[in-house]
Amino acid sequence: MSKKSITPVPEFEALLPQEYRDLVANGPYGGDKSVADLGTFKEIIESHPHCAGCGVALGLRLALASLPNPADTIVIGTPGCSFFGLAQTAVNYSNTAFGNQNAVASGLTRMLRLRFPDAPKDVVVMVGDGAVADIGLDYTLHSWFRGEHFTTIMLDNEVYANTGGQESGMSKQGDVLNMAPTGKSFQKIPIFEMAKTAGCAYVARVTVASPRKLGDVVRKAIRLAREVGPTYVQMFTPCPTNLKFAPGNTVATARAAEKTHYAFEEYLTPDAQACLERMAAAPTGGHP
Ligand SMILES: Cc1ncc(C[n+]2csc(CCOP(=O)(O)OP(=O)(O)O)c2C)c(N)n1
Ligand code: SF4
Ligand SMILES: [Mg+2]
Repeated sequence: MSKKSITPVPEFEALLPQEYRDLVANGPYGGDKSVADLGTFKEIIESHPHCAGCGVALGLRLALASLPNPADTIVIGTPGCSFFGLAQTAVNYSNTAFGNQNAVASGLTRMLRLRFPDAPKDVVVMVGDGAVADIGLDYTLHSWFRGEHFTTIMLDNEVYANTGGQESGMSKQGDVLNMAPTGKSFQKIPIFEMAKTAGCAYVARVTVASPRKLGDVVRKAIRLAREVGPTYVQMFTPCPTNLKFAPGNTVATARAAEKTHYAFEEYLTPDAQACLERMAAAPTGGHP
């Protein structure tokens, strides 16, 4: 990993904003920063326009602090609350038409692997539950069936938050939302289980109440996607505005969910397990 790609030539350095120079000098590029180091480096996301106490903003912050190779990462987003923050982060970012994220990520991943066969370039989808489980479900599943080498992260707030509170396939049965006044009539779609049968090499379920665990699974998922195949991280990022709890209770809400429907779970294929063992022995890896 190198920060060469973001380091300005000396002639330009003085012309660049202080923010950019700070990022080159003190950001996570070229180092090995993680959630445990938060507060000691200039982050990829430093401010955001999300509501106070937004679980999605917290999930993004933790995930972005965990990228194993931020200088060579492209994040793919789609409409939803997550793209408010993502559009102003210091990482390569591309937005897509709603639900198309895994189709776009497939093309980009293939192109990057052809163009840079010896240098890992990470493609990471970071989108909402509606984007994965509802409107982009077909593209998501087919990218997994095809064995595409990128990571899909669902920021699950169990609602279409950005459009005012419609029920999502990931809302819980019985949830009453602004635009689901009689309560959701069916259970959360079992995307977590579907990811396993659809061919993901690594699948993890985590919440923002367990930041180090979250960072660990994001990092693992991205490195395994490079080497083995598709990976999926489903994180609970509760939305105070639509789920109607106090903004100071986001972490408590996520922690409570860990005892009900959001217990930590990790699944690895035998190939992924073997790869993790190889990586532990030789921590820097390239494409297979
Ligand atoms: C094809 C298409 N359909 C619908 C929309 C409107 N739309 C934008 S965001 C969104 C809901 C997003 O929900 P989710 O993916 O759960 O993200 P959240 O806002 O909850 O973070 C919808 C329906 C759109 N932009 N494009
Ligand atoms: S509506 Fe919910 S998910 Fe969207 S920015 Fe506000 S708190 Fe976050
Ligand atoms: Mg949502």
